[in-house]
Amino acid sequence: MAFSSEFNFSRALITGGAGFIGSHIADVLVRAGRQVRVIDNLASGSLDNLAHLGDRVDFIHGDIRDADLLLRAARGCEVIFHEAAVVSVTRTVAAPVETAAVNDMGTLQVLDTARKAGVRRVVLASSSAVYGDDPVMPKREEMRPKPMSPYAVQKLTNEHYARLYHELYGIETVCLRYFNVYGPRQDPSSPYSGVISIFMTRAFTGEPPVVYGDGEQCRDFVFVEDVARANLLAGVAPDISGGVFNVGTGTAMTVNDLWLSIARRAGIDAAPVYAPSRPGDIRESLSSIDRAEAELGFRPAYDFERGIDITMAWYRDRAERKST
Ligand code: UD2
Repeated sequence: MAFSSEFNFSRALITGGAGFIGSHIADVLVRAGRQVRVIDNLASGSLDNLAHLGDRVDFIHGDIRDADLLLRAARGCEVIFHEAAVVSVTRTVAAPVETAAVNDMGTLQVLDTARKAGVRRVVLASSSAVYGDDPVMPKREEMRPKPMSPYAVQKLTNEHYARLYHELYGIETVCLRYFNVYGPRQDPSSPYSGVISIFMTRAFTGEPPVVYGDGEQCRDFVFVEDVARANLLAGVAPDISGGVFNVGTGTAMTVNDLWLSIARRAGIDAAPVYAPSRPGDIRESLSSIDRAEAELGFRPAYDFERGIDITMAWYRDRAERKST
């Protein structure tokens, strides 16, 4: 189904909008003059992430599986940005059924609510995890997915439901496969938090970081504000319904180089401690963003240096606030 190139929206709902990525989407939408509503159960998100937006965000405390609440939240919105999920791969391995209740049934609830509330478009957060450990680089959307964790299966299932909701019910759905997202507000507190958030915290406490494996594995690190902007583009781009897009930078860096770069900026000289590779750790991850560029007009605005400087300033501030 094609839709007009004039498509735009004035009010959006962000599920998981108090989380790391969702709150940056809220920032970008508010800056772009859109009305923003957020639904979040605060299981991993925090109101601190939205505090600076004050009453420019209409916040609803609740779970996406609460059908009545979600329907009320979605009414009057033209687009839903669906970020609410259990985002830890490890947790999905430990609790596949419990996490599927959120990541699969929760997403189905969001799509079905969109149908009932007359929401025009749903932009869903998917993941590079769907590619698994296929050594072919860069990852292109047409490659055969090879999910290797319940998390990856859940995200791939989301993509299938999204396509079906487009085909069966005419809802405009768009899935964004995020690569390794980093930036301010990423919570470093679990061992499975993003490596950049952990390394930043180590840099300010002076503790050496742990590098799993030889550190020569590489990742495509994408700055969270670029991810948020990709969402806005996916919210308005014409003729992309039912589509799947990588959101990365098209460049990759090793974990060793990442630590060197962070340590140099922090002015410390701490060698990492090496530990055995994590089970299931993939060697390389690199996106092709050709499709996102061609169809969404997406190009990352932040190169690694600029993104890491902004992120570092945020963690430095956080470390100083903690120590006073
Ligand atoms: C990312 C996503 C995950 C999933 C997966 C798909 C994040 C936070 N996680 O997992 O949700 O989509 O990609 O493949 O974006 N490392 C260290 N020391 C540390 C922490 C990590 O050496 O203290 C290494 C880790 O072993 C890995 C790399 O750094 O090789 C990146 O780790 P990560 O946990 O940030 O992200 P990843 O790629 O495992």
